[in-house]
Amino acid sequence: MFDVFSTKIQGIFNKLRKKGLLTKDDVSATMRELRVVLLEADVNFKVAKEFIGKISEKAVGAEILKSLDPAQHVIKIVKDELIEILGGDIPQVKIESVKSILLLGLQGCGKTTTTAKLAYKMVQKKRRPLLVGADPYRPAAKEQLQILGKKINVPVFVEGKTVIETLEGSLAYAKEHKCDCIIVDSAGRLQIDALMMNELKLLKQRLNPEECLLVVDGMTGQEAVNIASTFEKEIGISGIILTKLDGDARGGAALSIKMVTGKPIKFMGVGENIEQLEPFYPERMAQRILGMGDVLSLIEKAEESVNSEEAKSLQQRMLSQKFNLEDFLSQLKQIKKLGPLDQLMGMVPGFNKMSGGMKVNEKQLGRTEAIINSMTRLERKKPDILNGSRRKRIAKGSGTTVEEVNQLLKQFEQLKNMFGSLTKQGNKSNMLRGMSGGVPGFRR
Ligand SMILES: Nc1nc2c(ncn2[C@@H]2O[C@H](COP(=O)(O)OP(=O)(O)OP(=O)(O)O)[C@@H](O)[C@H]2O)c(=O)[nH]1
Ligand SMILES: [Mg+2]
Repeated sequence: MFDVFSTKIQGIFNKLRKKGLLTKDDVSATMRELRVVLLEADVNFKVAKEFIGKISEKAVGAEILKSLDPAQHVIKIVKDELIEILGGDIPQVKIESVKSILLLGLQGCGKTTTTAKLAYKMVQKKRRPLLVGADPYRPAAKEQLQILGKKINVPVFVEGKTVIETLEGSLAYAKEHKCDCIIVDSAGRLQIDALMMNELKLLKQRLNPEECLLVVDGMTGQEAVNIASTFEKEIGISGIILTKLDGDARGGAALSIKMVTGKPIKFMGVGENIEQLEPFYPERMAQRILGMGDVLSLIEKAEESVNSEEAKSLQQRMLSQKFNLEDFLSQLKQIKKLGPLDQLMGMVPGFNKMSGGMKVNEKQLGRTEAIINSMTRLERKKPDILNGSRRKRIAKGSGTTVEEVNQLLKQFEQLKNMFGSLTKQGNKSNMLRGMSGGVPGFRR
């Protein structure tokens, strides 16, 4: 996410760190570089100007330049200001208790997908949402919502000739079927027009939603910001959902939208799949951008995706010296469930592409899996029996080489030893630490 921007900003800081003491000129040069990076990321120029202005003012303070580690101070100032422009401390959408949500936005921005993603989050919290398709124009729109609803086992209401008819019907349906939240997906238009705005105003008036969320396509940069300004002015929104941030969105929209529209980003879409919607936390995002990681989101993701019973028993096996290649395979599968590796690695502190970091190798993870899959059950349980001819057979079966098989076995042995020493120290290992440390795809 925002890879180019993030890499460049980290590059500037790395240069700064190497300097030791800083002069006023050093700080000005850094500010100039920062400004260019912001503009290249398509940040609104007024926002960029204000951002640089505030940082410069704070960074040239005498006590900072004379401090022991001035670079660290400057980075801290940038981080704080970054948090501020990303929205500061914003109230999150209360997935546990919100009763009504209306989603708005232009055509193709991701409304319908996001409607289902929100419902999925609620289902995970044991709630009973109702999806409402307030799009009487496009027949395929209803069907799309119905398919998504079926996938997550959530009822969908699409009847009615006008949006108000649909809304009235859905309110009655929700009451009758004891649904505890209504999520309304509205029709998209190619561009903002009076008809659309009027219809949305009516919908909003009738529903009086707790959250009126505007969905905007993060790939469109400043255009997203303009759209958000118009919707805020015409209809009034409670927040923004920025989608498609998994693509090559440069970051400009995320970094300007709050300052320009006054409305915070509440969620971000990071993929087409149902679970790829993350709450937006300005502080965590600033940390990710600056390569400081986002451990909290990573842990939340792990808790959501990994079956906790399974995780517990795996952890026990790890610490009990019974850990075998079969367990290793299920560990790999759990990691894959968390999502694409490069998205995950951005959340790991200290992992940044500039410093070379660890090479995330999704392909290698797949090869590791193939190797273990080519073993018999007995071999997985007792890797000691893997002699030369067995290793050759496994390499052939998995389309890899004997060296790769050897390497995997060596790494597995190391991992097992690591767990052994953890147990001896009486240190209850943290599941995540164990998981990432021991997987070949995560190695240097
Ligand atoms: N990569 C990626 N694709 C997304 C994301 N959100 C939505 N999409 C894709 O964007 C396309 C349009 O999504 P929809 O949910 O149908 O958009 P919509 O706003 O409901 O469109 P209309 O109803 O026609 O206005 C689909 O192919 C989605 O899979 C996201 O966060 N990342
Ligand atoms: Mg739609």
